[in-house]
Amino acid sequence: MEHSFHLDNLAYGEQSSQQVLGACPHDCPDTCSIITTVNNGLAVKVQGNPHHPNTHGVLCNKVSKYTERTYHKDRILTPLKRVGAKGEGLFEPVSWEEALKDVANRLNALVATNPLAILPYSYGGTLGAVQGDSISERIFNYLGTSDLDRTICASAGAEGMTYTLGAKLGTKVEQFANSDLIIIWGSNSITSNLHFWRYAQEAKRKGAKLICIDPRKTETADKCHQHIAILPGTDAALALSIMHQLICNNDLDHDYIQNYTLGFEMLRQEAMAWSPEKAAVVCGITAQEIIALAQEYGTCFRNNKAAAIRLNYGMQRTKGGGNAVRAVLSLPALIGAWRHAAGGALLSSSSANVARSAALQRPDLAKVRRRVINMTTIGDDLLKESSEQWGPAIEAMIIFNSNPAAIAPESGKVVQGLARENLFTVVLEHFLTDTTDYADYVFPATTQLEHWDIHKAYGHTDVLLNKPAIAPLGQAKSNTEFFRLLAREMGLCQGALTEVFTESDESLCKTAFDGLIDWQVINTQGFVHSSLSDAPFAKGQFPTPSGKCEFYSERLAKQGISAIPSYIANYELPGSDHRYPLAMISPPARNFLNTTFVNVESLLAIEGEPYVEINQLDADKRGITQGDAVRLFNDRGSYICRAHLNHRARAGVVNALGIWWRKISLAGTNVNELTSQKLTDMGRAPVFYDCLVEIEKLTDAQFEALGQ
Ligand SMILES: Nc1nc2c(c(=O)[nH]1)N[C@H]1C(S)=C(S)[C@@H](COP(=O)(O)OP(=O)(O)OC[C@H]3O[C@@H](n4cnc5c(=O)[nH]c(N)nc54)[C@H](O)[C@@H]3O)O[C@H]1N2
Ligand SMILES: Nc1nc2c(c(=O)[nH]1)N[C@H]1C(S)=C(S)[C@@H](COP(=O)(O)OP(=O)(O)OC[C@H]3O[C@@H](n4cnc5c(=O)[nH]c(N)nc54)[C@H](O)[C@@H]3O)O[C@H]1N2
Ligand SMILES: [Mo]
Repeated sequence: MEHSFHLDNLAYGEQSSQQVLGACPHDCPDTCSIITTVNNGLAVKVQGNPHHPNTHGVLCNKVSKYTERTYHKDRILTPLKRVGAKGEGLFEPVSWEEALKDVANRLNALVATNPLAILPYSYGGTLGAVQGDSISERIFNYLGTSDLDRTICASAGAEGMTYTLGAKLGTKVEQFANSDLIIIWGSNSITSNLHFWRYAQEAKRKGAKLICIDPRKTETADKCHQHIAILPGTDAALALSIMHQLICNNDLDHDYIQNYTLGFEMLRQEAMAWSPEKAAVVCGITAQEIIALAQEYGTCFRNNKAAAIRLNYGMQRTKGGGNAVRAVLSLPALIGAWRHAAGGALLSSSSANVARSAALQRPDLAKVRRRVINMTTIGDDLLKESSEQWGPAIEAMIIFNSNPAAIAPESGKVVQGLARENLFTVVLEHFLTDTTDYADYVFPATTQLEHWDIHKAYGHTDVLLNKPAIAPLGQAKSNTEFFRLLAREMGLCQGALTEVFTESDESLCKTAFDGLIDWQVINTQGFVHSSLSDAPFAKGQFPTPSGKCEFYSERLAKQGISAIPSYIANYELPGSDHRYPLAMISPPARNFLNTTFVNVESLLAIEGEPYVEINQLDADKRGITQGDAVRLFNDRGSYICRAHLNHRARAGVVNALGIWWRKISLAGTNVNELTSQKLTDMGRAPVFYDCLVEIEKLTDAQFEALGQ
């Protein structure tokens, strides 16, 4: 086997088989170290690496099915050229040479007129530094194409965090095992952060109290001591009201506040406007819940106990998402929780292991300023005509590591844009997704088992190496190999630039963390730890402009955004539109990873059919019973699914879990038919969970008429 590596120190499987060290590529905080067992060139098993502390030898249900996905009968194994109408998904196989030649010619023609008409679109299919945006960005920088603002997931929270703490850093995940109080806030850890959950359980066994704040009674909420079911988008009001109580009870670490924070007096004024009674109305909970929560948090200060908050991205997908994250991240400083290694808060740890993106992506190659297009508003932007202000209409898209037809908001507009006859679309993929249905060319991409990559993490602080375990299937090539070939075909490999556009994957892995990690160590054990200290903010040292935890942010003031964390009501506030009385959230499904894995039979079988969780009261009002086919709708579109009446939905809020493939669903729709392209207060991010809908029951005749 050309690409296999023997590990003498790991005795797994049969003696004749090989174990190859890899990394889970998925968009998940856990970034697990994986071991693939290869027999005669065939990957037969993937397991969690027992030597990697955060993986602890355990993989989630999805990724343990990795070989099922890799060897899936529907893998794309040759380049494909469209033969049907856009959206039909009809293709014929074509050779790599012919396809690349055509793509290179089409792109060169646009480069000659206006390279800004070309838009790369990539996101979280893999989080690898190499198969993500490396050679591709070198090319797009050099050509001066449009640039993608990668906002679809985390940028509101990331900005909120950076304005407050200075970087994406916080409590180390392994430290949660020692916390005395853990508030899991806007995160369904069992679904999306399983390896954190292990630490939380360890703490629970040692006596810690676990509290979950989430509009949905999640699997995680079931296992916490307490669940507070707030209305979506009201987290800042809750956090400010907790502050109100901390101030009234004088549960404040005055010394920490004095030395290591900025703007306390202004924050105090803001918080004093949020009595528990007032916040309770906004948040849809009781004042008593807020008082008790603040008491719990304040008691940790008084008793010198470690209070830790695991907030996650669930809370920042509404209009005030950035401010919500700022408000929640202000809490630990008020009680000096950062003094404890097991206290503080964690949203993202990704600043602890930053790759050398300039070396990978070479922004210095750009001769012109690239127009920036927000991936969240791709629906509107694909439908925009050329204009002096906006520049040329988008005429070509190169899509990889992403499935915009399904994941971007207001997907009715996205597919309308992708269906444009005068748009040239190239997609690199493993499968024929909702997006490839609109492609002119589809190129077969390798999976993580077939290529090199290197990964940082956003839920722990290690860096992981992924070595190819098996040869590429069929004619699949890695993203980087596609772009190396494209650069050559476009005539870009000239003189000194040749090296830039031909760097190998193994070399790119080294470039990514050159001088930052020990290659020898990562090459032999698959991971290295970064040097983030325990209790990084115990003595302040926040990497903000003031060096303090910035309750007050001068940088925000300059942008005309509230300089102190404040509550910003949802765009689509329950009660504001009598036609659409229900707030809808659409958090991840446990057995899918965004739209990845939806087509893996064993996982699809567990998830069943698309469904919406609805409270008994809301169902009764609409004559909806368990298992009914229902239509969720608003001005933007309709989504057909099944009604699940259960305890997980609170009154007034419905939970439509998972991003289903439109074509693996009911009536060719998914939840993003309903979501809007409006943007958050910070970070230009989507507001997936700020969405009002109405629901109606479908009669059997209506359901059948939809072709079901
Ligand atoms: N199994 C699985 N794991 C995943 C993913 C997946 O699709 N499936 N997706 C991955 C990706 S891309 C990401 S970004 C992360 C996401 O990670 P998280 O953001 O932690 O996502 P969830 O685990 O769903 O947790 C979000 C929770 O927030 C709740 N929520 C919704 N609105 C609000 C609100 O306004 N306030 C509060 N307090 N809670 C709210 C939801 O009900 C949900 O339970 O997970 C990653 N991991
Ligand atoms: N309603 C609603 N919408 C959401 C969300 C939500 O909670 N609710 N969550 C949002 C979030 S947090 C995110 S991060 C986005 C996710 O949006 P995306 O990043 O687009 O994630 P996926 O849908 O998983 O699509 C990734 C695609 O990349 C492909 N892929 C994987 N590895 C490779 C590779 O090595 N090469 C190539 N060429 N392709 C590869 C996979 O086959 C898959 O089709 O969705 C967002 N959309
Ligand atoms: Mo995400």
